[in-house]
Amino acid sequence: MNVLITGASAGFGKALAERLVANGHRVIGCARRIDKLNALAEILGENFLPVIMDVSDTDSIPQIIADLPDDFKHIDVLVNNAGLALGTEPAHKASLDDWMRMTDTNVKGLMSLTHAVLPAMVERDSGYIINVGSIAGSWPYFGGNVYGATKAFVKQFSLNLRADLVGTQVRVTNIEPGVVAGTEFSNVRYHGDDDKAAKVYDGFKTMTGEDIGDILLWLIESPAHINVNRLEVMPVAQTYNGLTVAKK
Ligand code: NDP
Ligand code: 8X3
Repeated sequence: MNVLITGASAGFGKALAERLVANGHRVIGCARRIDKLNALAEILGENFLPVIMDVSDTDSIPQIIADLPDDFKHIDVLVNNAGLALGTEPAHKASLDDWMRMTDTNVKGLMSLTHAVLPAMVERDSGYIINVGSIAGSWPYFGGNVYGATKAFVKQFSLNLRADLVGTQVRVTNIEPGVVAGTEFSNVRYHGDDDKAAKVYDGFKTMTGEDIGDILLWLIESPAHINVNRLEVMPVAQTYNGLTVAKK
């Protein structure tokens, strides 16, 4: 299969690219840091095509897709994985710039890729869109404000896509992971403060990017007549937030 992954330079996207190529699939690996993608291509070989892409530059997306080389033009699976959280401040202290960047990437970027790739899937009556949501799209938590809201969009957009695709063989899944360590997610969220980022994972066993790579691979290789609508997954150490009460 040909699989286009946004955010293939690190974390889940990189872990998935490694697994897909090992299993004989071809990967179009997209991200902004072309040096990271090129380094991965050195290891993975000709079945990994590095493509520079900023998903938040939405006007650029259709041309990038149109310019893919012939061997990679036919996209069987789109994994909308590129995304980020910025900040953990409560809404009244948060940066508006951070809010806009999360929305541009997690929402507008994901919409633009989907819009560019979906018509050909419907035309062929075959294809699969996997959106990387988050538990933050369902469970509110302190400081989750716009990040959680973008992932709630991703969840509902995924469900609505599948509703529109009734009668076609095109599949859609929203995967909703909880805490995953070992990716760049928290370093980005804390604006490069690695000590703060590392503390998030102190004292419990988290999931890893490799765990999520394994789950994504399983979804992609699952039988074509099965549609996993939503897949929420947490480390055993994590569970739902209790409702907060502010005592005097
Ligand atoms: P990482 O920060 O390790 O990886 C994020 C990837 O997205 C990188 O490859 C980065 O590449 C890419 N990216 C970010 N912004 C853009 C952009 N504007 N255009 C193109 N690519 C971009 O994070 P994770 O692997 O942990 O997270 C991947 C996804 O999973 C995200 O959507 C995140 O919200 C979600 N998630 C993460 C969880 C976690 O705990 N880690 C849990 C639940 C969901 P580059 O910088 O080179 O562009
Ligand atoms: C990332 C998981 O719990 O930090 O989406 O929101 S969490």
